[in-house]
Amino acid sequence: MESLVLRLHEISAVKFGNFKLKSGISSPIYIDLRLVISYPSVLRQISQTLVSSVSSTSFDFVCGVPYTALPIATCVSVTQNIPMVMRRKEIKDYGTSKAIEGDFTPGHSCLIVEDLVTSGTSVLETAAPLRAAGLKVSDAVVLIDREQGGRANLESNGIKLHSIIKLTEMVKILSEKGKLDKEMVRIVMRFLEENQNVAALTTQAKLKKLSFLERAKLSKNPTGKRLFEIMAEKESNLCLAADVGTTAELLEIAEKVGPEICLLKTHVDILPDFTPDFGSKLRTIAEKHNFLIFEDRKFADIGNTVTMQYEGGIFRILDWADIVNAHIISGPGIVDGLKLKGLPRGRGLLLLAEMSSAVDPASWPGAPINPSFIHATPGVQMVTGGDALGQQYNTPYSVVHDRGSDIIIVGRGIIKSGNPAETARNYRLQGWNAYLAKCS
Ligand code: 5BU
Repeated sequence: MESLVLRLHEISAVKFGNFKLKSGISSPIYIDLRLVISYPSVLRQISQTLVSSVSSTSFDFVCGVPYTALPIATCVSVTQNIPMVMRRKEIKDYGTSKAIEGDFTPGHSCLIVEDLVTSGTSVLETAAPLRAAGLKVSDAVVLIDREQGGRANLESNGIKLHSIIKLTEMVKILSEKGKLDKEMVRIVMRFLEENQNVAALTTQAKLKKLSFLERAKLSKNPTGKRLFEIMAEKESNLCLAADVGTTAELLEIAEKVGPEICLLKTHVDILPDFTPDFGSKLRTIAEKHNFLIFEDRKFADIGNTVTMQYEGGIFRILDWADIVNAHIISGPGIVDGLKLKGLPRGRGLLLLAEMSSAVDPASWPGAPINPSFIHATPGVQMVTGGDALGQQYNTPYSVVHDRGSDIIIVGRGIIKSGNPAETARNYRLQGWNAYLAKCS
């Protein structure tokens, strides 16, 4: 370890002085492991050290966090004969549009390789698409731990961090070997102590407090962006689950409740009098009152089948629904299939994390780590409880404020009330106040 630390210092991968970090704060220590690729012996030493720290567990794949850790992961893959997968930072709009490249089978385990962990956010950003693609992620190995909350942050997301060396230990080694004077050691140690956990806290707090308008700016999906803008404009994070008996009733309630909602959710297959002009009639009302349409279709088949179910059949959902949703049980193909048809039309897709009728509170997904993702939650009423068939209800405040959801989806709470427009207004205010409380 000592020899590696000295080599890193020698090649200026660890520098001391006064540096401005990405976060804006000044730091007396700066680490840049990007340049190790120009020193094959250092790269080899790093990959060997990383592997030896996780030798007791076996993994089916390795994946480096882009970009600095990509060559390190490649080195681990080649020397240990472990297949590699790669996460794309930018997803292509053409070709296969995959977030994870490589040949893998869902259900296999994947070790994340990273050069430096501060708050753990970049490891989580790589873990999320790996998990969405069906790979199991339970471990990450990192060369340097800056000890700024990364370990705890990852642990709360089910990832065990194996770090080779802590930054404070590196400073001690360099000081013992006479590479740093006493004053610099004092400054660096004090800086590290004062900044412990700061990064993790600020990242999470910042994400939690971003307004819908700020998130609209971060969103690349046109529907996601539009939805955030509508929410900000109408001061509404309310979605109506319009589960009524006929098309006429649905259009009527959309007209009545339209001013209060950002989103209207349909189950088009429950309408006995559906006609092909349903979509355009609903879209006219949606445009008038400025809300989006979400068909709660819950696709659950292979990619090729869902493309046909989405575009064709009697309902032609792609033509009129801004957003659809899908179960993740069928693996990444379902997202690829829906994206193939939906993305060129700027449509949005929600993935089902769990169902409100089968919720294990301990597994509640919490706020999404990517601020351009939208988290919507059904099973909302003014009072907690349930229905006779297993539905479980939570209040707008607990769903938005306590559990970090963006949108509340309310059905019978509004539809079965004497005055749906007025009740919807109350739900809108409750949902919006909970959002304001969360951001403040
Ligand atoms: P309710 O009347 O507020 O219980 O209606 C809830 C709506 O949300 C209804 O259309 C369900 O099909 C839908 N829903 C749900 O309740 N739970 C879920 O996990 C999902 C959708 Br996904």
